[in-house]
Amino acid sequence: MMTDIHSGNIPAASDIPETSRVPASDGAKIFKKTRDDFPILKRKIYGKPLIYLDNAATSQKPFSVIQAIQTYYENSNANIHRGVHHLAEEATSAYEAVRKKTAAFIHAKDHHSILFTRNCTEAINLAAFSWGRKFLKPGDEILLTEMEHHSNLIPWHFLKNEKGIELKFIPFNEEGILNLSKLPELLSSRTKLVSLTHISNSLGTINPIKQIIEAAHEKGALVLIDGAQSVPHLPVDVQDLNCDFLAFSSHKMLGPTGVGILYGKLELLEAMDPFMGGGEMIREVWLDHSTYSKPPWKYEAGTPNIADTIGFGAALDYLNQTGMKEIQKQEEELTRFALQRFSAEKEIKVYGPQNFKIHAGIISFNLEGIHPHDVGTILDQEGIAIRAGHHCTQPLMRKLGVSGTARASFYFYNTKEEVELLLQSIQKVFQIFHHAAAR
Ligand code: C6P
Repeated sequence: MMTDIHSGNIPAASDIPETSRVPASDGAKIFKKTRDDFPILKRKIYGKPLIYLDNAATSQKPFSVIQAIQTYYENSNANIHRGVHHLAEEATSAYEAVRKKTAAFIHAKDHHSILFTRNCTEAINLAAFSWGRKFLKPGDEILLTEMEHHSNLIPWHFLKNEKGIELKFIPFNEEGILNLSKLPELLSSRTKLVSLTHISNSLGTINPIKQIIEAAHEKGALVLIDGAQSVPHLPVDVQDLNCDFLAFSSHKMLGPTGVGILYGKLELLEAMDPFMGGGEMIREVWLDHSTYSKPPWKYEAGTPNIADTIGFGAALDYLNQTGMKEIQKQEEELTRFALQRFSAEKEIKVYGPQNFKIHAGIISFNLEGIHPHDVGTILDQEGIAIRAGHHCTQPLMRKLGVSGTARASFYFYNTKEEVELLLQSIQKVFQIFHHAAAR
């Protein structure tokens, strides 16, 4: 049975002696410059410096992104693709420049392959709706994994109900690693699409997607990669991977909320039907029928999120200047350190692979007998932001046999000192609960 903080008799965090704060090391100094770029990292929460470890939910934003949005509204605000006036042209070229920047960021051959949506969820729904509704027939199969986020499950549930397709799942083992020995029996000529996450948001597992893409293509199936947790953290090259679709979100990679990206191979985007109808996506319209524009505009009905897309462009600039390889290296080192430190604590159960080479900067854990929400609440009192719950992966949690986990997720601006402080504060959680149990 887990103890619930809301059931009473539990001392406040202030009743427990203060843990000493760890002095900043050289590593932290090197990253001070980076941290200075993020105004929110200077905040105090309950009088303590914010330690933001909820980057898998959304990342923080540098000045340059915040400024790009403000500058756009102050100088260039206009609707795009329709006006003939100066501002409309300026806004259109700024918006379309981000499409080119996005294509370059993921090494897409053609910027017409980049569709802007509201978020990663909408990007996956777009692929399911526009490709799946047109091309799937009863009896066709889609192969997913047991570790998918709800965003990469529910759109396929819709198609299962509507089109009579079947869903199959690659299982994962006790370490949270996909069991690829099952692939030969799961993949067949009936498999039309394999849709899977590159990095699990609940386990941190980095999946061997290149190998899976090759196996799927051998059977004639397409592959959609959910890159929500990978594109922000490591270099992704769609041509090298040869994936057919890639979905991700701006807000997890320094950009604003309200912008998602679907990359698709151009021949697929040309063959698929539109997702939504309305202004901007048409060629000609009569009262009773219409013809459509070319991709990407065919998929971008109505006025898009212009300002935030331009903000996303500034985020891409920031990531390019920092270097995705550098970001990957920094996070790998932080994860190696965190996994080592966490595994030394016997009362902490850490989920996901032990090997930091296949474990991204997402540490999902439970403290024996303590509800993850209580862990999150007490850490919050220490100024530490983590996420607690099922992380939109209920089937995965069911398989782990838990209702949820506590989850600390890193970005390149996090430091080893912050990981140490997290561990010290976890000790405080134990003290609070052991104190309560003893009373
Ligand atoms: N995961 C998390 O805290 P949106 O919300 O559309 O930007 O991203 C959806 C999504 C899709 N796939 C994966 C693997 C994800 O992790 C997410 C978002 C957040 O883990 C919010 S639930």
